Amino acid sequence: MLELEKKHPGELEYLQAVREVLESIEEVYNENPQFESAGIIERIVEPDRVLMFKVPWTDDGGKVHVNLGYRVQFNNAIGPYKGGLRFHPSVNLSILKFLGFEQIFKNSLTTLPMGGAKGGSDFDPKGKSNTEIMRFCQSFMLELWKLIGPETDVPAGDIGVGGREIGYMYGMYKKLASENTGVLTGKGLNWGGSLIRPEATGFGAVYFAQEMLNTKGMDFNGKTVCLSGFGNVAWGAALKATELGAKVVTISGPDGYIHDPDGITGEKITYLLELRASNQDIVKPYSYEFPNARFFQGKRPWEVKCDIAIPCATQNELDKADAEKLVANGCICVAEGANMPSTPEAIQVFHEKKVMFAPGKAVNAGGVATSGLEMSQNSMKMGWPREEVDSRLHQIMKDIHSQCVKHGSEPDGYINYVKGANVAGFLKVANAMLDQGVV
Ligand code: NDP
Ligand code: 2IT
Repeated sequence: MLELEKKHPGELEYLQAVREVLESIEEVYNENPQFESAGIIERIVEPDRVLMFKVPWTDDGGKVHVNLGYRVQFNNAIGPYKGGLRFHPSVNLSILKFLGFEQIFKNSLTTLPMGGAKGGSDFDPKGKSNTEIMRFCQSFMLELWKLIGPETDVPAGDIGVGGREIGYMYGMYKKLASENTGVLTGKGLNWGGSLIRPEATGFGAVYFAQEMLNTKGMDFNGKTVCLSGFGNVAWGAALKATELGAKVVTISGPDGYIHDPDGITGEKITYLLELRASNQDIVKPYSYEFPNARFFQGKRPWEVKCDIAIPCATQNELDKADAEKLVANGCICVAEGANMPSTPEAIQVFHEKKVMFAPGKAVNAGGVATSGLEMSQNSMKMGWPREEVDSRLHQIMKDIHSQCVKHGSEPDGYINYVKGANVAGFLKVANAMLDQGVV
C-alpha cells in the first residue's frame, strides 16, 4: 500500500478500494506462497492499460466542447474485459481505476467468464438535449471502438449511461466496425438486448439481501426499506422489494432525499421513470405530486428509520455518522447496490455492531451477470425468455451469497461479507493468473 500511495498520490478512491481488498485477502495470500513468488498482488493492483482520449462535440447552439474519455482495462485473466461506462462530471482516473479494480472481483464472483474494466467521461448528461447526447456518444465511440470487441472488451452502462446512450454508441460502433455483434451490453430488446437487463442490478441486489435475511430466518415481507438514488439500480430494487412485501420509503438525488411514509409503490415508480426519461430533476417533483411525501434538501436518507438500507447512488455516500444513525434506528441489514457507497469507517461501525452488511461487488453483481447472460445470448444468436434470465440471475445471486458465506464466516457465526466476497473473487482470478504465467 505504501508503494502504491507513493506511485499514485491523490488517487483516493482507487487506494481505498485496493486497501480493502488487500486487508481482506492477507490471510489466504500468506497461506499461498506461490502467489507471492508470481507477484500476483503487484500485478493485480495495476491495470493492464489505461486509455485516455479527447471527446470533441458540438452543442445545439454550434458551440464546440471537449471532454475527456477513458477506458481502464484492468484484468482479463478469466475472460474479456467487461464493465460499465460512467458519464458524470466527477469522473476522473482515480474513480475509474477504483471501479475497474472492483469489477475484477465482482465479475469473478458472478461465476461467468468476464475480466474487469471500466470507462467513461467527465461529460455531464444533465440538461443536454437528445441530439447533444447523441453527438457526444458518437464522438466518444469514434475513439473507443478501436479498443473494444465482443471477445476483447465489452462495455455497458453505469451512472449517466442507460439504454439511450448504449443505443447511440452501438449505432456508431456498428457503422465503424461494419458488424453487428454483442460489443456492448444493455442493448435494446429489438437489437440484441436481454430481457431483465434493465432491472437486473436492482433485482439482483434484492435477491442477495433476501439471502442475507434468510440466514437469520427473516425476509422482506413487512420490512421498511431506505434506498438512495433513483437510477438504473434503484428502480429495480424498489420494484422487487415492494413485490416481496416491503415498503420502500426513501429515494434520493444529489440535492436531497424524498421520504414517502406511504411507500414508493408501482404507479409511483412508473411516474418517476417517466420523469427520468424526460431528462429532468426527478426527486423533488415527487413531493409535489404525492402529498404525504416530503423533500429534505441537502440531506441523506440514512436518518430515516428502516430495517434494510440499500444505497444505490454513488461512492462514499454513507459515512460513519450515517452508519451510526442507521444502527441506532434499528437497521438490521445494509446491502450495497452502488459501488463502494459506504466509507471504510461506516463499514467498521456495521461490523462492530454485527449488523448484516454486504459490499457492492457481491450485492450489485446481478447487473454485470445479466450482461454476461446477454453476451451468451448474442453468441448463440438467440434470446431467452424473461423467466429463464430471471431464474439464472436469481441462482447466480444465491451462488455469490454461498461463496461469501464460505469465505467470510467468523467463529461466532457472523458473516463478514466484505472478506468473503474479496477472498472468493480474488482466489479465482489469482489462480487463473498463476496458470497463465507472467504476462
Ligand atoms: P444512474 O445514473 O442511473 O443513477 C444514479 C442515481 O444516483 C441518480 O438518481 C442520481 O441522481 C443519484 N446520484 C448521483 N450522484 C449522487 C450523489 N452524489 N448523491 C446522491 N445521489 C446521487 O446510475 P446507476 O443506477 O447505473 O448507478 C448507481 C450506482 O450503482 C453506481 O455506484 C454504479 O457504479 C452502480 N452500479 C450500476 C450498475 C448498472 O447496471 N447500472 C451495476 C452495478 C453497480 P441524478 O440523476 O439526479 O443525478
Ligand atoms: O458496476 C457495474 O457492475 C456496472 N456498471 C455494470 C457493468 C456491466 O458490464 O454490465
